[in-house]
Amino acid sequence: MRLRKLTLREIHLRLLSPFQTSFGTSDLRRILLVEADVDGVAGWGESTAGENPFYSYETVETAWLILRDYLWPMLRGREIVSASQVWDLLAPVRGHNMAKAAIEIAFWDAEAKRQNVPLAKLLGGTRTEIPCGVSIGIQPTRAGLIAKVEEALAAGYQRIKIKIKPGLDVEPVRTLRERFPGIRLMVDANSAYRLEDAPLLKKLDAYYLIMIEQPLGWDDIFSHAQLQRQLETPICLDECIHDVEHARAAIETGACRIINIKLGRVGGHTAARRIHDLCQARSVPVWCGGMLESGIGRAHNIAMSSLANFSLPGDVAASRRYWAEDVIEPEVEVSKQGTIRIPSAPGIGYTPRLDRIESLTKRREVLE
Ligand code: OSB
Ligand code: MG
Repeated sequence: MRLRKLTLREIHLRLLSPFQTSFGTSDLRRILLVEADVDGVAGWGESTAGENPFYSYETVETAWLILRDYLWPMLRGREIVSASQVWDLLAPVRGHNMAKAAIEIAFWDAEAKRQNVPLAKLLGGTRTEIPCGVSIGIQPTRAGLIAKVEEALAAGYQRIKIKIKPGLDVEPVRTLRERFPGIRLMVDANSAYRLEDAPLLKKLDAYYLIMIEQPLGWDDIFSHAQLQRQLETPICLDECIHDVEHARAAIETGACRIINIKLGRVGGHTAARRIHDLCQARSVPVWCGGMLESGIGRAHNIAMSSLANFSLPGDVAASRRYWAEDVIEPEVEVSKQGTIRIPSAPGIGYTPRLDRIESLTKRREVLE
């Protein structure tokens, strides 16, 4: 198969409510969508690069530039037997995984459509439905936090994750544990702490969290290994894991006991699957992280989550938690049991709504 044309679009989508983390607040999402024309079949991808370089160094602007000036010329017109080759073809570009993922996952969608199979099946997924959790942003009040958790539990979600930051950590966790003693609860610090904060983080051990996600530096596996030795609560790494060798280093050094896999952060389905397979072989469970994606990125997350070792609930929630209206049809729905069914239609299994995508497009570039 050959890449004939590549359309980059930046759409703007407003979140139903602003999402606050330790590194900032997201409200109006700028989302880079990729439409790859592979011998006449349209494959869709989404870059999870943010508006700002605060979660990772990539942004919509850097991803656009790398896609247009480097990745497109590398792949244009090239004979490609399988989407599983694309990641290695892009190796000359160092880093920029979110830019790479956008085009790599579009190839996977196109290949699945050409073979008339669901993407989950092409990836080797075995699950027919996936367990879902929610990620709740930092809330200004206790009452607001409790209301958000109640709403998510009523909708059926299987685990609750709350964002924490210095000053809003032990207290909100204690509040939730008193109110909801039996729920599966975890926290995500997005690198807001330092190793010297170990005594404070140790206080969280009292609340039997299923994990604490990325407490320390975004690129600092070593300090996490030192911290994990002092904590009973398992550490889960997100920001630190950019490829399979980081995953290996984190597991070997004891820096974490769980890994969050995000397609954008690791560079697409092939890289994600390698990390998944390594973790499976080492008995380290994984789950699918979220980046406030539109339906296109969400559909890819669902397909990836069908792999066997995605055994913990992911941050893969229903479209309606994020958007008044999504860009795919049907929208992503979560059952009362807190699961999403893997779609059976070919490719990502949800149809991009072209009219809606066009009307949300603020910038477009067609490469051919
Ligand atoms: O760290 O998991 C994170 C959103 C933006 C950037 C980083 C993260 C998140 C989330 C949201 O937690 C997950 C979701 O998409 O619901
Ligand atoms: Mg995280």
